[in-house]
Amino acid sequence: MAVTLVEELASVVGAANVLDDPTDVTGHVSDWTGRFHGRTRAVVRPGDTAEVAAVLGVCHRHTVPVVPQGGNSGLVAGAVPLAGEVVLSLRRLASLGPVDEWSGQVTVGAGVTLGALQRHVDDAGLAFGVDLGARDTATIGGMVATNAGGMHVLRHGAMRSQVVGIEAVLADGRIASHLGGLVKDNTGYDLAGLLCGSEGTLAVVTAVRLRLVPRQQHRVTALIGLPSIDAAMATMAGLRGPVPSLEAVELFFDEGVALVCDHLDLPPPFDPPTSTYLLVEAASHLDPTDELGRAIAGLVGDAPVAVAATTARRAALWRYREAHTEVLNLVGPPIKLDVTLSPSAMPAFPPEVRRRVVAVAPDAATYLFGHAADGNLHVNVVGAEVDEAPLVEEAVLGLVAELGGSISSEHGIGTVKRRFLHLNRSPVEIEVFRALKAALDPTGILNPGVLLPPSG
Ligand code: 2HG
Ligand code: ZN
Repeated sequence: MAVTLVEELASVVGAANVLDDPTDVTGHVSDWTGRFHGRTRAVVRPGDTAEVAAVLGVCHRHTVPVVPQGGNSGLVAGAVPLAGEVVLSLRRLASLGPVDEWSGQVTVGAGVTLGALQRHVDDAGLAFGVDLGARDTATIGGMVATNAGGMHVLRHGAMRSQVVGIEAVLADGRIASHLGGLVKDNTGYDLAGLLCGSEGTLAVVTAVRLRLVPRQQHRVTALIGLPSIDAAMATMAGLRGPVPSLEAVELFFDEGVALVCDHLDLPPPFDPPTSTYLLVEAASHLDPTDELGRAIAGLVGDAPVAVAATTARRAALWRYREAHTEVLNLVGPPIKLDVTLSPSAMPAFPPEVRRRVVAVAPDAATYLFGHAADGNLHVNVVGAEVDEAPLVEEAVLGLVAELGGSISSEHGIGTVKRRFLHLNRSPVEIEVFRALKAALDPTGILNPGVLLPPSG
């Protein structure tokens, strides 16, 4: 009797680690927002790199498409099996290597959550340079695959800047490993850099060597109420030089704050409310409160400011910003478009994007928030009809391209934005992308619906 694919996969990872019952795969076939729903023949959960290699060997032999998946917290449908692909869940690759205090590095498995990594390195007096709201769900492998950013990019860079070594399995099951972590290592192509942001289309990341940063003893957070986005961007720019300990500058607006306060039953941060908010954080081995306070006072005059230095009070200020995503999902699911603009293009963007969204989706509301220092705005559109979604995407991303911005700042291209890649990438660049894909994944089994535009 012929062996089925599920049986063959079970012979590699054990029957308990191949899920094919519809109730067992639910959490793996839809995205976090609930906007994208797929289906799968099986979710396979290898326990180590050798098993990942064997699973891919099987899928390659049978030309079975595979969607690699970490915490499934992505926002561009890059890890959802929309066309019935096998889901390769990396969550069991959760090993945390010892922290190497001499190099300030650690090697971890792709399935480790950001939160687990943060707790692990904290015990050794170090920290990880990337932080984001989905820390207890997002996995390091997924964050590498999407080159995730978060709120500390202005100080430490995005994921690509943290990765000093990588281990990955190629589409045919061969393992490419370079985990030595040598800081100076000019021995050819930067495969780790290439795989950061490749969204599971070139190889499956199984482990990474990460650089760590000093854990700062003192941390202070301030929420500033401002009259306009121009004032917010000027304040951001004014803080960068005089406050070298600056770690985050987050931007959001009154309508988002009102929604958060409404749903979470929080008091408004200021009375009367302001139109624009900047949440800034500084962290240093010396208490940065005075340095930050002086710089803010010199820039914003008598604008309302709330300062917090204790963990609880800082968390209360962060809640106004971090809760945007969960609260918008209660109203949504939103159309999520994560974009970058040059700082000078930021002030013109909010009124124009609202105008263009309403022109194609009259009942929709547009919420904006993001990371001011990176020019990174999260455009969330709620209330659009299903058939208006493609028009909203075209309107928003078209405007971003007109303004010289990027259609993906930190979430990736996924399936949502692949038809827009040409807005940022020339035909020659896309040819190079296709050549890389063909070289590393000749049968096209790795995340086939993601990143590259549909050909033809
Ligand atoms: C954030 O900065 C995340 O909070 C999520 O990147 C953004 O929900 C979003 O659109
Ligand atoms: Zn973000």
